[in-house]
Amino acid sequence: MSLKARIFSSNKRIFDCLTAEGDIVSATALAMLLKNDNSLVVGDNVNLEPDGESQWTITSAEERTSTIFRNIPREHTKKIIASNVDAVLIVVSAGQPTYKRGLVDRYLVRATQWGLPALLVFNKMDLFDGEFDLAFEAERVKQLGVTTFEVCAEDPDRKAAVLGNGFHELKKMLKGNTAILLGQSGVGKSRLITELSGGEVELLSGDLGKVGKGMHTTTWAELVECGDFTLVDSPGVRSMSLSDISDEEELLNYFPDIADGAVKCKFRNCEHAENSKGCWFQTLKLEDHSSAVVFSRLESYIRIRLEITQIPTWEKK
Ligand SMILES: Nc1nc2c(ncn2[C@@H]2O[C@H](COP(=O)(O)OP(=O)(O)O)[C@@H](O)[C@H]2O)c(=O)[nH]1
Ligand SMILES: [Mg+2]
Ligand SMILES: [Zn+2]
Repeated sequence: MSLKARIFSSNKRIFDCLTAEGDIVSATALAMLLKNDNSLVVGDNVNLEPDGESQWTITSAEERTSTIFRNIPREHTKKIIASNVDAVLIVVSAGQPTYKRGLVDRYLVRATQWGLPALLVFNKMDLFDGEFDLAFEAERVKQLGVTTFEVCAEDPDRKAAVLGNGFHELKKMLKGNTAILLGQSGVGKSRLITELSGGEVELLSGDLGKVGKGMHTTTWAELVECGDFTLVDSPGVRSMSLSDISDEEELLNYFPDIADGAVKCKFRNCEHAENSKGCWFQTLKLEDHSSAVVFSRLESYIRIRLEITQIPTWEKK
């Protein structure tokens, strides 16, 4: 009798799988499924066959709907670390660590590269002191189809006064999906996962301090079952380096809004910079609300472009 299951964690070629019936099964895999550049990863839907008494072997994997990679700048490679993810959940903090717009735009690049829609969660709203314009920060990503949420992981019932969407709306949106969390350390991802799972999964939160034996720490990607949705936590994908992007043309694919403006610019090879005379972007009036959105995105685009064009071609793969 064969079983259908999904890999939720892996360690040294042992794969922990969740069967369609909700059972947890540990399995090894056929060698042909463990090729270096295309091995099994968490999120894969697999077929298991019994092997002896209580042993299971993964004999095949279903085609993936999406793949999540991590960039390894030092090795000039990308490595697939998870699959069959439906959305990217970007988590930022409205308290400490301070909100960084540029980081959100980098994560949005990743979501676009992975071909996934993104959600943006402003956590720690209980600590928000008006340091940035929440409505504007939400608006600048909404034009890209990103839904925004205003939550406090420590108080799920807290009202979403500005954005309307709070913790419960987030839960509803995640229903039936697998989402990968992105966000810098300390923004409350672990706390949020615990809360979203209804307290079923206790992840090691920053303030718990010491890492005890058998305690949960995230070093690899793994799936966290939260009832009617699944979350992926992986520190590996949070690197800010976008050194895998080969050139300006490729980068424009990940900034569709800037690409729209760039085609309106009549100059070839225009840098669309502040000192680019006659550039279409420079004809925008800063005081217009929509122009402010474009400028803030252009700023991120130019910064990333500078970074990737400074890397010698021979260093790229
Ligand atoms: N005040 C406040 N603190 C929070 C909130 N969410 C998380 N924290 C705290 O922020 C710290 C970092 O949280 P953690 O979940 O470990 O962040 P991670 O590094 O992103 O996983 C911990 O001390 C949490 O208790 C929140 O909404 N409000
Ligand atoms: Mg954490
Ligand atoms: Zn221009």
